Amino acid sequence: MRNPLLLGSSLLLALGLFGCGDKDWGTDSGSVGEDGGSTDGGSGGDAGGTDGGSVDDGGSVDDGGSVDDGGSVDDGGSVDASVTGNVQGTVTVAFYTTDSAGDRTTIAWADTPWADAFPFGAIFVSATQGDPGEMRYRGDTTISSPSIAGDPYSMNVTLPKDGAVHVWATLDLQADGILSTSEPLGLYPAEVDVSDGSEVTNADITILVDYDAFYTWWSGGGGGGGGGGGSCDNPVTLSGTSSITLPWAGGDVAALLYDEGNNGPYAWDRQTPVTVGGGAEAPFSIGVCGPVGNMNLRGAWDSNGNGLIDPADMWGAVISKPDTEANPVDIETSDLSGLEIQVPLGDGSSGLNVVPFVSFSGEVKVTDGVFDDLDPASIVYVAALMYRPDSDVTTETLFRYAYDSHTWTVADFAGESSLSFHLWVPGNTLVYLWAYVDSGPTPDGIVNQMGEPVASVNPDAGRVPTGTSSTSGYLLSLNSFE
Ligand SMILES: [Ca+2]
Ligand SMILES: [Ca+2]
Ligand SMILES: [Ca+2]
Repeated sequence: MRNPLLLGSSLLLALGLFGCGDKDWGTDSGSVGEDGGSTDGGSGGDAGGTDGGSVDDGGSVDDGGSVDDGGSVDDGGSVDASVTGNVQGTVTVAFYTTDSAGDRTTIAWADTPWADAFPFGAIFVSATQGDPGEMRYRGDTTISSPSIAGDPYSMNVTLPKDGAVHVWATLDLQADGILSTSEPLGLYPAEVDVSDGSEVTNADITILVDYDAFYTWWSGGGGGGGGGGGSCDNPVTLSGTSSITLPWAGGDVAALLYDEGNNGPYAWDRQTPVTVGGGAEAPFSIGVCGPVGNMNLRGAWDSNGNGLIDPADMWGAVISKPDTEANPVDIETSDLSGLEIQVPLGDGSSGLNVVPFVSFSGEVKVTDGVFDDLDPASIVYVAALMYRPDSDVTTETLFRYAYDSHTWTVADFAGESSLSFHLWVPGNTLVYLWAYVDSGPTPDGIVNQMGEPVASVNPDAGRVPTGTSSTSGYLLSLNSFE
């Protein structure tokens, strides 16, 4: 929002699907609640369809606070017993670029056009329990104006009972106030134990951004998929009313269009609602290029009040009648009007297709030997790296460029022939999985030196796509004794 070149954006996601027209397929960046003239009028007349108690049946929403209760939405005393701890750390955003061999390399902020000003939007930090697809948001905080140098965060995490959470952060890349499922994210690799009054510090997170893709978007004026000025043969408008069925005390409501896998949004309209009855409502109007077939029309209310539409907010969907979801919506060549979105719906969770993390597990071995064959006092490392390692590297750099790592000293590996590891890495990205030995008798803090054993998980630079589910069985066999 600070960079005027980012204004007028739509989504990278819109490429191809709705790549038409020059107006607001999606909304303007930074247009929190304004969005031109698409919203006025018509909101009053629809009231009859939405009030009258049918939307206010409470029970479907307030299911014991298991939903997203880390936010500011006051679901009262419905959590009978809970524990709250605090997690702190620093979130840093870094660029990478891709070399001709398809490998990631670093690129310094100083070597980019944004050496003096952070070009992205806010950073959303969250703590979740459960696997992707069933995640519960247990705490969140937002860094509204991040800096190039990195920013501290402090987040309260509330759980029904003592437990462990994953802590991760998502960057609003185009500063449009909407966290899409394709937004870059970073992960603190360890699970964080939370008990009442517990404090964890140094839960540091790095978010990697694809420099080339961002530069292309930025240098094109930030127009995204809608900026090409191409024509749209079949413009279709989806319009109607979004109703918040809980007491509203602030926070925009957005109507958003996702694919049937809940990836997106591809287009949206975000408005500040007005109080109606016991809740609030706002009209919406979303333009797309038809026909696109079945899509999911969702609603979200910025219930945690951080200015972002994020997965920890209250979510809903288009309905056919109160409490009955009407997705998917078949979008062909005709406008669809009179649509009703109810927020929250069901348990109010986002259900978005976000896979923030997966695990890699496997073993480190010594080729044709055992760990006692290493030089005395050697140290063994395994690391899931953000970049392809290059020649020798200090262990300090190794840790800085690792999503996750594990270290074994002789006390850990004496008498062993195999060391098992379990590393947390972001989903849907690439990592470089390597093992190293810093050879004794006096390890010098540098690995991959001449004669030091190394191993990678495959011959292709150790590069592994992380995908959308945890994988196991990786074998790293340490080679090259001299
Ligand atoms: Ca965004
Ligand atoms: Ca929010
Ligand atoms: Ca060494």
